[in-house]
Amino acid sequence: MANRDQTYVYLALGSNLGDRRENLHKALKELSAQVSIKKISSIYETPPWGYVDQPVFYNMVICGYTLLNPVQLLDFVKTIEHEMGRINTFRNGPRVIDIDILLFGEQKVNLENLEIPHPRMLERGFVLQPLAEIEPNLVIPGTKTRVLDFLQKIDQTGIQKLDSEKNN
Ligand code: PH2
Ligand code: MG
Ligand code: MG
Repeated sequence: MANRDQTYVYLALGSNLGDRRENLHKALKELSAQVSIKKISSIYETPPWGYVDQPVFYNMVICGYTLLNPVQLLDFVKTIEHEMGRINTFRNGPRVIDIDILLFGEQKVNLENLEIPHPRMLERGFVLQPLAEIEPNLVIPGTKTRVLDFLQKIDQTGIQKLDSEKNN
């Protein structure tokens, strides 16, 4: 049970450069310094969304508790991305690691560089499928709709849950 200073957060992770599985595992390890991770989805292989001419992604979602506030959490995940060698190329372009804040408790955040709930999460199969695996009945803050119901409304073509034993 979280104490009252902790907030549950949902984070989406993605990688489509280098050893994608290894990158996701490394990011989880780094995240655990500030996020007490409670739930981890499977890894999903997902077709690139937005800019299609790039390698397929590996995506996953986690839930955990943190003492950080949303801006501190954003700084923290950006530092991990940077330290893992992420280079900012172009919007929706390839990346070694991407860590996005989906939800921060029930809070709404509307800053220039940080919007929570993540503004595009409800349109994206590569977010909703892993999120539905760990939290199908979660009602998205600001809506009256469950994750599973959002998932059923969108295109999930090409998204494949990977066997956790496999090494690619
Ligand atoms: N991230 C993007 C753009 N497109 N496509 C997939 N399949 N997975 C991602 O994580 C992803 C994407 C921007 O962050
Ligand atoms: Mg992203
Ligand atoms: Mg991002």
